[in-house]
Amino acid sequence: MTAKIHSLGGYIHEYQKSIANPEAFWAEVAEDFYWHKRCDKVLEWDFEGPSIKWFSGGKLNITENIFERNLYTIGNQPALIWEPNNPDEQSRTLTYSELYLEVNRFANSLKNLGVLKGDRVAIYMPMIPELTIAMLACARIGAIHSVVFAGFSAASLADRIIDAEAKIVLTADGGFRGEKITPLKNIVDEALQSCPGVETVIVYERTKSNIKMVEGRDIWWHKAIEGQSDECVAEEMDAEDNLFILYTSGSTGKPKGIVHTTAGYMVYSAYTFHNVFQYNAGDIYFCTADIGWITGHSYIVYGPLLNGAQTLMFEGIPTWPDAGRFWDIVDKYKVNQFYTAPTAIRSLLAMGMEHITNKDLSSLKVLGTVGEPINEEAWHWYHDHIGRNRCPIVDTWWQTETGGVMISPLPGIIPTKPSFATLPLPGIQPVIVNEVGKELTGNSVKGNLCMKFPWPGMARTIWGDHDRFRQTYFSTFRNMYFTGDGAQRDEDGYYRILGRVDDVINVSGHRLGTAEIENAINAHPLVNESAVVGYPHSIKGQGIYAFVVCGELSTGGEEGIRKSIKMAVTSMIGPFARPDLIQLVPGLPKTRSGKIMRRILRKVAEGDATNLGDITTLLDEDVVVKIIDGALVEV
Ligand code: 6R9
Repeated sequence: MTAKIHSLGGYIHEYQKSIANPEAFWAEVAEDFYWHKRCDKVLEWDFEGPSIKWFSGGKLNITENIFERNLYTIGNQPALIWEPNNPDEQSRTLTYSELYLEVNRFANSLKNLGVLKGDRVAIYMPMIPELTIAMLACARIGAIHSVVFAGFSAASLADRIIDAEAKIVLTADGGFRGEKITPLKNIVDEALQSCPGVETVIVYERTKSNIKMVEGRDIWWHKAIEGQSDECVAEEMDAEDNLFILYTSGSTGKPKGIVHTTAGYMVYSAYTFHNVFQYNAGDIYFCTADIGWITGHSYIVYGPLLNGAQTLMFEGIPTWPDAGRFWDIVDKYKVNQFYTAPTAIRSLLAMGMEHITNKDLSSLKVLGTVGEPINEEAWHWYHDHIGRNRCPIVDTWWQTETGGVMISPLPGIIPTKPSFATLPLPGIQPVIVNEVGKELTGNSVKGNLCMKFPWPGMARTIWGDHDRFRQTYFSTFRNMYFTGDGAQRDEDGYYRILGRVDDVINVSGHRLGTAEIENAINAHPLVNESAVVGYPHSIKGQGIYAFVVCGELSTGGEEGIRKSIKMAVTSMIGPFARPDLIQLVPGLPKTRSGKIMRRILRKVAEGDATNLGDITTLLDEDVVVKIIDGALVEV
C-alpha cells in the first residue's frame, strides 16, 4: 500500500519534501508498486509543448498492481461490493480473487474478438460490476477504455465513438435507475447508424428488455465469455502508454477526449485515495459517483482497488425507493468512508429528517464531497446530521484533467473550514495569478487558479488534438497549467474554489460547456441563435438559462417552442443538459464586433440587472432593455 500521512506534522514534512525534490518524492511513492522494469527517469516536462512524462522507461501493468501484487494477502477479501437499484434484489460481492478471474476471462473474450493493445473500446454501461470488469479487462490487454456516461444521448455517444475511432462497444440491454429503465442497447443502435467503424457490440443482459441483436455485429456478454480461460497474461505496458480516454466539456462545442496514461495515473490515484480517505484495511468505502465520470474512474475503480480496499458500487439513485436510500446503504454495509456531490446533499437536505433519524450511521468516519463548491448550509447539514459532528469532511477539489484530488483536507489531520478545499496535497503546487498571469504571492489573494509544476496524475493530451490541449491549458498563462477555475487563498493560506471563470457551467456536479448546449439549441429549425449562461440554483448549484432568438413561432406558441427546445437538447446531449429557463428574446446583446456580451446575460440570469457594468461597447442598448423586461425567475 502507498505511504500514508498520519499527522499535521507528517503532512507538512511530506509536503516540503515533495516541493524540495519532487522526483525523489514520487520515486519513493512509486516504489510500492510492482514494475516489470523500474523507470529510467522519474520526470521530464515542458509546459510549452507541452510534453509531460512520468516514470519514463518503466514497464508495468496496472491490473497486476491491483491483483497479482495483492492476491496472496487479500485474495479472499471483498474487492467490489455491489448494491442493486432495487433493494429487494440480491446484492453481489466479488473478492479480489473472483474479480481477478472475471477480469481475465473477459480480457480473453476481448482478445478473441480481435481487440489489440492500443485499440479503443467504448463502454456505455449501467453501474453494474461488469462495467468495472470491462474497464480492467481493457487495461489487462492494453486496450484504451473510453467510458461514456450512460445518461448521454445517442448523438453524444456517436460523437465520442467517432472521435476515439472505437471499433467495439460494450453495453447492456438496459439500465435500472429508480423506477425507470434506460434503453441502452436501443441508444447504441441509434448511435451506430452514424458509426460505420464499429464492428462489434457486446451486450450484457441486465433488464431483460426486448432488444434487437444485429447479426454478425452484436454478441451477448455471456456468449462472449463462454469457454474463455480465466488466465490472461497481463500486457506489458510502457509507463506512458495510454490507459484511458474520458470525454469532458470545455468552452468550445466539441467535447475533449482527456487522455490519461498508465504509471502516473496509477501512482497518483492510489496515493491520493489512501491519504484523502485515510483508508484502513477492512474499511468499507462508498463513493456515490457514476463511473461514467472521472470520480468513478479514480475513486470507485482504480484508487480503491490499487489499495486493496473494499469499494461499494451502487446502481441506483439517491431518492428511490425513498430519499433514505444512501443512508440505508451506509447502515446495511456499515460504510466507513462516504463520498458524494454537494448537489446530492442539497437535494436530500430538502427532503427532511425523517429519512435519517432512524438509520445507524455510526460506522461513518470520513465524509467527502466533490464536483462543485459546497455552500455552508449544505456543509453544516452534512457535518451535523450525517456525520453527527464526529466525521471530518474532505471537500476535494480536482478535475477530469488532474486525474486525482489536488486540494483537500486530510481528514482528522488538516483542520477544516466550511466551503474551503483547504490545502494542496503533497506534490501539488497551486498558484493564483491575475489577468495578465502575474503570480499573486502571500495570503488573502483572489484570481485564476493554476499549477506551476506537473504531478503524476495529470492528463497528457487531448485525444487526436494535442494543439487544443496546449491552447486550452497551457497558453493562457505562460509555463502554467490553467485550471479554468477562480480561487481565493485566505488569510490562513487555505484555498476556496470560487467556480469556473470560463464558459463552463456546473449543473448538479455535471460539467457542461455553454457552447455545447447552444449548438444543440441552434440545431432547432426555428432558432436563429442563442446564448446559454449559468445562474445560482438552490439544489443543482447552477441552473441553465437560455436566451433564444427565434425567427418565427410555430403553432404551439412560446410554450410549444420551449418544450421542443428542451427535447432537442435532451436528444442531442442528454436530459441533464436541459435548460431550466428559456427566455425568448428579440436579439442578443452584442459588441460592435459581434461578440455576445455574456457578462450582461449572466447578470440578468442572476436577477441582478441593476448593475450591468460598462455597456459602452454595446451595439444596441434597446435589446438589453427588452431582455431585462422579460427576464424569468424560477418558480
Ligand atoms: C472531479 C470533477 C471539474 C470542475 C472543476 C471545478 C469543479 C470540482 C470541486 C469543484 C469546488 C470542489 N469542482 N470539485 N469546485 N469545490 N471541491 O468534478 O471533475 O467533472 O472534470 O469537473 O468541477 O469547477 O474545474 P470534472
